[in-house]
This record gives sequence, C-alpha cells and structure tokens, in this order.
Amino acid sequence: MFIDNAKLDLKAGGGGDGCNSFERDQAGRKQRPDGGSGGKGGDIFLKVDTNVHTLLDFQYRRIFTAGRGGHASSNNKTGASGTDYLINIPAGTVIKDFKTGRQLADLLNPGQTFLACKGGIGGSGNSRHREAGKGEEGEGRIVLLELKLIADVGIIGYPNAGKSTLVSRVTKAHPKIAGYPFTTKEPILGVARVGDFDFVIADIPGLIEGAHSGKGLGDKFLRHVERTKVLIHLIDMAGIDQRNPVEDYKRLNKELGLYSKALAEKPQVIAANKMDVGKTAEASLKRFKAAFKKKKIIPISAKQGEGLKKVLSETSKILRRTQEECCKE
Ligand SMILES: Nc1nc2c(ncn2[C@@H]2O[C@H](COP(=O)(O)OP(=O)(O)OP(=O)(O)O)[C@@H](O)[C@H]2O)c(=O)[nH]1
Ligand SMILES: [Mg+2]
Repeated sequence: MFIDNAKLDLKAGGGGDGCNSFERDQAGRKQRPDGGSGGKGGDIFLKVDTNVHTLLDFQYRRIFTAGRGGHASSNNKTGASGTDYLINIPAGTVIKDFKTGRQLADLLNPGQTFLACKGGIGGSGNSRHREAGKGEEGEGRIVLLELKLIADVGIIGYPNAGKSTLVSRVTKAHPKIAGYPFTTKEPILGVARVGDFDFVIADIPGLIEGAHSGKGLGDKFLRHVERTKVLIHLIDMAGIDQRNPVEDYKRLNKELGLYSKALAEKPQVIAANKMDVGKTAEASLKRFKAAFKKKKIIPISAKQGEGLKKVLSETSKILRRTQEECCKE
C-alpha cells in the first residue's frame, strides 16, 4: 500500500546522572572527589534509505525512543552513551513539526540525515563540580512526515483521460488501465527515455472539479507532482462521460491554481488524447484549438501509440531548458 504521510512521536535519550563519590584513604576517610559524569543520551536521526519507498511502516509503529545515557560511577568512570536511533525514510520526505507546522527538513538525497531530537547531556560528577548533577532530559517532539515523490514530469487529467495508458506506453511501468473513473488510486512512477536523456514520469489519480475541497479522490495526490518541472495535461477528446474538453482544460487549471500558484505556473505540454476515435475527436480538437489559439496542442492516441514521440520530445525539450536555466543560476 502506498502511504504518504505519518505522525511520529520521538523522544531522545536522557543523559545519565553524575556520580557523587570520594577516593578514600586506608582509614576510610574521604579524600579527593572522584565521581564521573553521566553518559550522553542517544539522538534520533531520520535518514534517507533508497530501499524505503513509502511511509507504510509508520502506520504500525509511531513511537521511537533513543537509549538513555548510563549513570556514572566512582573512580571517574563516565557513564556509557545512550544508543542513537536511526529511522529510515524514503527520499522526498518533508519533515514538519506537529505543534508549529514549521518545516524542519526536506530530505531528497540518498543517505541525507536529519537530527530530529538531541539526547540529553549527562550530569557532571563531583570530580568536576561540587555536587554531582542529574542528566538532562532528551529532546522530545512530534513530527509529521509527508512524502512528495521525486519525478521530473507529472501527468494530470480527468479520470479516464488515458493517463495510465500513456505511462504504460512510454515507460516500463504497468499501471492498471480500465474504462471506469479513479482506476488509479495511488501515484506510479515510470522512467521515459528520449535519446540518451532519461526522466521520471508520475501518473497520478484523476482530478475533478472541486478536487481542492476533497471531491473525487481530492487533491492530495497533487503533492506528488509538486516537485516536477513539467506537467503533461492530458485531455480526452472522445467526449466519453459527456466530457467537454475545453471546459475540462479550464477547470483543471483552475483546480491547480486553487491548490498552489507554483503548480499552476509549471509549464504544460497539452496532449489531446483518443484521437483514434474519429469524427467526434476531430470535431472536439477543432473546437479546442479555436478556444486556445496560442497554445501548442499535440494530438495523440495513447492506446495506439500515435503522437507519443512528439509528446516526449516536447517534454524533454522543456526539461532540458529548465535544467540549463538552473545551472546558470
Ligand atoms: N480509444 C481510446 N481509448 C483510450 C485511449 N487512451 C486510453 N483509452 C481508454 O480510456 C480508458 C481509461 O484509460 P486509463 O489509462 O485507465 O485512464 P486514466 O486517465 O489513467 O484514468 P484514472 O486512473 O481513472 O484517472 C481505458 O478504457 C483506456 O483503454 C486512446 O488513446 N484511445
Ligand atoms: Mg489511471
């Protein structure tokens, strides 16, 4: 199951207590203080592990506690350090503080690590201070994890537009394809290739008007195309489900804008799908072109593999351009 959010209760280890002790002479009289300091409590880290792909494990386990620092003893012996806790998370996880909502980290790269809670310092022994001290409490906090997939391209469109068909044609991914809405229930990634240029495409569940307020499967999957650089906006020209392509295109863009300005401003490759159905599609395409005269519209048939090369080359062209612009900065 693809789970893309989790709430974790983290508690770092407390520091061990310092020791109150004295060296004694042969008669048993107190000489120099020799109490050691307590060990440091264990820290809690979150680390990107490329073998982890969802936040599913955290549905079953939510509380994580690092080891407590050992108490000190006489003869200046320091307590042992508490064991750190390393929590493995998928690449693309955003970490937020539950109480404040503030973003603490956005972990993208393999091995990238975030110190979420610091272990308490051990109390000093009486060899360092007059009185031995207690160990500090370890930090504790509740964090929210949100997975945002890392893909270069996102495919958006109404249910049944043919998004999964397109992905299955241009990548090795095998999403479920069916003639009923909301066949895709969770995002799927595939790798497409144009010449020697590879890029990752994300197929997401269909969107409908009102998705931003939870209609259909809602807009929660838009999070997974937030990191993409280009969107392929797929439009069903066959008018199945009594769709009106011109309205579809406008409404979906409106939904994007209601979700986030950044998403609405992403460059789009517009693909007019199901052109194989003949006259109805031709008439729809004509109306569509007339409504959006300045837009470049690529007619395709995802099912029959027509026009897909053009969609990919247009997409890769924009991707390369955005990469070059990034390098210049
Ligand atoms: N005639 C025709 N049918 C197509 C084409 N592309 C997809 N379809 C059909 O349209 C239906 C929906 O296709 P999907 O690829 O599952 O559509 P989707 O956009 O992923 O749908 P959701 O996952 O429900 O959002 C299926 O019956 C496909 O066979 C096309 O180019 N031509
Ligand atoms: Mg689908």
